[in-house]
Amino acid sequence: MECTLIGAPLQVGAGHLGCEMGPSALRIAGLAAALEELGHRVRDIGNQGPKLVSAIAHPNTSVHHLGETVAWIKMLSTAAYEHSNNSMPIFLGGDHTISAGTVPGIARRASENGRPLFVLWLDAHTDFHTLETTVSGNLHGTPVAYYTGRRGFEGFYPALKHAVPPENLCMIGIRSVDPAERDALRSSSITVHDMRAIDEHGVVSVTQMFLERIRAANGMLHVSFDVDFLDPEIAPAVGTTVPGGATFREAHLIMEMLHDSGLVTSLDLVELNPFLDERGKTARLIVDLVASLMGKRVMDRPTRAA
Ligand code: NNH
Ligand code: MN
Ligand code: MN
Repeated sequence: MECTLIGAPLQVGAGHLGCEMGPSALRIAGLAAALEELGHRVRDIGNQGPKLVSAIAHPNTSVHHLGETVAWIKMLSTAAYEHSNNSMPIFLGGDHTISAGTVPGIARRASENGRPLFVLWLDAHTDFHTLETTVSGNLHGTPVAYYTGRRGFEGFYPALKHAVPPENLCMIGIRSVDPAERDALRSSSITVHDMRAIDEHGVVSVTQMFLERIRAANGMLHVSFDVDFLDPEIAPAVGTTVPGGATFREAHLIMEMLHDSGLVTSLDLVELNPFLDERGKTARLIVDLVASLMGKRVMDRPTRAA
């Protein structure tokens, strides 16, 4: 497969600085070489960024860096659209705000291909705030609300031409939800598997259920991987650690199942903050997980019927 690496060093959407170094850490940890070793062709187009940024104020005064965010998501949605034609774009964040650009760009590509877009959101958080409900004002807590077309972004963000229908969204790993997000999720058709669901049913059944739906609909699948999906013991390099996250094997198993499905067409790697890492261990783990997603396996397995 042809993979395009797109550096998106946006950091002001998170509460801590440092995600700006995320793309560098992923490169240094050997992302391109790991993909090439699996037989993929890799094109790294380097770090991207908007040229023009103008300040924008919002009535919710906790919201910060809105102008910068709007400029980034415009740039990234164009990049996502352009690089999803005959290649699999891999976005190297950067904080999770980048998904407010990458997902709409991929959604435009999917609609051009006449296929529905599905999103797998691997995260401790639901990122379902609007500009009106966010308390922290950190915009990495808002991308899902935006790209599913919730109200509360009008006049600030670019109007969405291709929103992702909430029923096409599946979240796994959730264990920190703010009250306003919880209220909004109650009346939404997003599938949310919190950590209790993983404890009770395991990652195989929840992942398989979603993959079956995508296969039946001939959909495209965008995977958005927030580092805080993982347990902080194995992945300390993130500003918003929440205890009780996915284990090493749970995460690899999801990646292996995603690979076997053949459905993944684009990927975000977000919230890696190398300033908080321990000798590169988180960056290396993320590269290893991407390798599993892209076909690395210990042993050959009998091919299962589709
Ligand atoms: N819900 C919180 C907020 O909006 C935390 C969001 N932080 C994340 N999301 N890391 O993935 O501020
Ligand atoms: Mn997130
Ligand atoms: Mn998170």
